[in-house]
Amino acid sequence: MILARFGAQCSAGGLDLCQALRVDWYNNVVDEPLQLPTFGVPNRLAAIVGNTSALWRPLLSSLRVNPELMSSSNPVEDYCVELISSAAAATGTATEIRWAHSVGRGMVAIQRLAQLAGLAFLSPAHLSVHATYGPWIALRAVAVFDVAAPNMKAPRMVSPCDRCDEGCKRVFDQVSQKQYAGWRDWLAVRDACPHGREHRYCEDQIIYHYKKDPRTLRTSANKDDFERR
Ligand code: B12
Repeated sequence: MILARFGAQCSAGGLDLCQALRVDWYNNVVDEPLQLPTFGVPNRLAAIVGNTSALWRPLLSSLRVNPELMSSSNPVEDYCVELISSAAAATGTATEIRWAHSVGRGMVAIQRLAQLAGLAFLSPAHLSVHATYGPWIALRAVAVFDVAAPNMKAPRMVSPCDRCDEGCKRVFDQVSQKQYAGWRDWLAVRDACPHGREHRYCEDQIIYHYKKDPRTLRTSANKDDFERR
């Protein structure tokens, strides 16, 4: 019930991936600094939240009506924080959230967590690959709820990479060794994965996510507005 409501609210804002897990599945395999809070009880219920290309339109709509968000130095992160925090608050349950964008204290190994939850498999190119969307997903946060996880079985993910010979690892290694790897190099790593190609982000979404230039976002929001009229 908690997760259905939480997931639906996140999804309405474009964060359309939400997968339940038990906190101890993750805490048992990572070192202490990366561990999640437990409210003093190891088997708390948690949910990992992410998105596919579905984030783009709701994000642009929100940017158009919210000048503060538009002028933020990290609009996507701010948007996710606002949406996930209010979805968590609406559950009426005490919640602790760890953000994928945090580095240092409070950091979470979100790709490993995604695999343990059964959401996406960690590929040899260090990208999380979803069964339907391939690597065209982002991982945003994990919310820990102060309730006992129901009787859940840890999923065993089948690797989509085992019988794949498309060479993402080769591309990844080449790019990693370059002295000056540019965003198109990193994009080539993602494009090397054959899974979910039909769910590739649109050009504007790709350009923003790889270049992180707020001007791209402004142009996209205005263009999108124009196209809708
Ligand atoms: C720091 C970071 C980076 C660093 C990596 C440095 C490093 N040596 O780890 C840099 C800046 C290079 C980077 C690049 C990119 N990143 Co990054 N990154 C992160 C971040 C914030 C933390 C990673 C980390 O240190 N985890 C903690 C350690 C303890 O976890 P770990 O399981 O032990 O280690 C993992 C990573 O360290 C990574 N890794 C290890 N060594 C290397 C070396 C390189 C060169 C890269 C790229 C990754 C990498 O793989 C490990 C798992 O296999 C995560 C979010 C998160 N919280 O995890 C996003 C994240 C992993 N990145 C992401 C993305 C999209 C990218 C880029 C495509 C970004 C871009 N737009 O250019 C590129 C290219 C990635 C690729 N594989 O092609 C996404 C992945 C989504 C997906 N579908 O898998 C994440 C999950 C963020 C998100 N919001 O979704 N990233």
